[in-house]
Amino acid sequence: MVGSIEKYLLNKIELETSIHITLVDPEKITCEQASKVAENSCRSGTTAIMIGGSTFVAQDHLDSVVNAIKQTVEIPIILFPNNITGISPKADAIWFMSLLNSVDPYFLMGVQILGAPLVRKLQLEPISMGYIIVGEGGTAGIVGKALPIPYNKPELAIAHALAGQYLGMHFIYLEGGSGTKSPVPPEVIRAVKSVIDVPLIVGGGIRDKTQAIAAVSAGADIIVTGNIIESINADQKMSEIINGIKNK
Ligand code: 1GP
Repeated sequence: MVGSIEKYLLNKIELETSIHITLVDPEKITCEQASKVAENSCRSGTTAIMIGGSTFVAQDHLDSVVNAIKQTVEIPIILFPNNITGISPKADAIWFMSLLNSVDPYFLMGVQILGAPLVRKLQLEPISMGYIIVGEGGTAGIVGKALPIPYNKPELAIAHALAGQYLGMHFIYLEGGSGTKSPVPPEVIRAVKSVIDVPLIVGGGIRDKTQAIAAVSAGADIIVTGNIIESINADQKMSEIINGIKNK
């Protein structure tokens, strides 16, 4: 079953070859800032807004951030939950994800079982995704109890991605870790993309147009940037990244 937000993403990928999604971390931002980021990102041509962080957030603040963004932009809001507390009623969809290289069954299937009835009750569109932590892995790797896949072991990334696809996941996400010094290398992206048929998402440490173009040229269908919104000249950098991947 493919819902309307997933169709929207797939259509955009088909039309534009590769797309950008802006990640907003509710832990780091006020509602006013979140609205501004969403508005500017939208103006720069981002395709959707993802909302989620790796550690702790008060649920009422998450709800307020989602609501604030919803009132500001019309592009879809997709939750990117790190736990059951990452679910919020006013979003359009949720990455219904399993951390494929976690050693903790909670992050593989436990939290999904706990969250599924709430996702249904709130009528959030679940978009099935296999999440794989590579490289340094960052906070997401620690919190999710992952065994991050080293960048020099692309065959392991391939095995995880294939397993996700064969289990029926609609998207595969290679996560280098938010703020990581080295984003996922093109060789790893290329290796994974060469074996999977579902869209590939890549994020973590993408800070400029050159890195973004390298990721999409290697086969990323979606790139996600988060931290960049906190940098100086954030709007300009975002526009350069988005224009860069559109015109590559
Ligand atoms: C989403 O973790 C990324 O996959 C976001 O990373 O904050 O480094 O852009 P940055």
